[in-house]
Amino acid sequence: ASFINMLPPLSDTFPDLIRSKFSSAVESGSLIFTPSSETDIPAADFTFRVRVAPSLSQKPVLRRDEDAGKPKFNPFLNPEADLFLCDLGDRYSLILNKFSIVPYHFLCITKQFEPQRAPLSEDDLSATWECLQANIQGGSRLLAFYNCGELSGASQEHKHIQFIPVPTDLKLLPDAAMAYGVPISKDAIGQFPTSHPDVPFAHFILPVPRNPSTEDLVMRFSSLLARTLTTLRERGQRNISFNFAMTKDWMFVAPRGQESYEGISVNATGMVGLLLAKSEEQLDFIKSTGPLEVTAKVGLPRITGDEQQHDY
Ligand code: B4P
Repeated sequence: ASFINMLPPLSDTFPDLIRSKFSSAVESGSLIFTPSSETDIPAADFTFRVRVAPSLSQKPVLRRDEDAGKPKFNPFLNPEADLFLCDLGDRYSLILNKFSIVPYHFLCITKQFEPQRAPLSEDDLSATWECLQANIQGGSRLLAFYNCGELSGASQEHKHIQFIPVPTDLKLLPDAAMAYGVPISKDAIGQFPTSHPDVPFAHFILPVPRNPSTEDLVMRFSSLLARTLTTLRERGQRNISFNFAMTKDWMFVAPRGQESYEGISVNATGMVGLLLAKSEEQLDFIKSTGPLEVTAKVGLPRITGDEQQHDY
């Protein structure tokens, strides 16, 4: 039996739990909620929603080089009680993000230390799927994301998959890409990874079937990861960094070549169309340069002919 059968589903009361815990954690000061404004910038046939959160620049930044040698504080080993939501099976806990810019941002962390450099395992994908079922806020769906490797935008080395509510009607890059159709394959997945024709950076998308088995999730993630690793190798990028994002409808992976561009740090949310600017200057820069150009600088160029459909 696969792990997904053994993982208890999230309780029906999880949405109530997260809402009440969020309010009390903000109240007690354990959760630092940073207000932000939103600006939409059209690109190709979808929209980049840029959040501007100027007071976020006051957040303490982990400096890898300065802290070298010192044991680094790991916030996920003994998560704060005020932020703790519940356990998920034996191996995971769900906690609130301490530094949220969107309400109800939560994380699925491994109970024991596991490295964020590692790809998602079968159990990680099952846990992600369970979390995606939560209906936290009317009019929104959940976006799962995982920043893997040094250049992916990750700042914590303990394995954590993040979840944010996204307005149901906001079209993200993978939603727009899938509207072009997904090529049929004769393999077990039945479809080839697809990419948005007008997006310059390498990225790979597969639809997620309804009621997927763990195996369905693993096969899709492996297929996207294989394409990603090939792109990293062909581009001579030895540092294995990529972003993963997922909804109930699709999985998305994009290889990374740089952590930031002109001071704008980009994580998985940015690669699917939700950029974060820490000042008005950064917003102006994104507007004048173009969000696709900014994301292309931190991603990797597409490999020509990659869209070709071929059997493995
Ligand atoms: P990472 O994978 O390591 O990095 P990240 O999401 O890019 O966030 P980073 O920490 O670099 O923050 P940034 O200023 O860019 O994730 C670590 C996660 O753990 C973060 O969510 C962090 O807040 C959280 N965390 C750290 N210490 C914690 C603790 N003690 N307890 C619980 N959680 C803890 O971005 C600021 C925030 O905005 C981040 O949460 C980020 O995920 C989020 N964000 C970025 N872009 C966004 C967007 N477009 N929309 C909504 N939120 C966005």
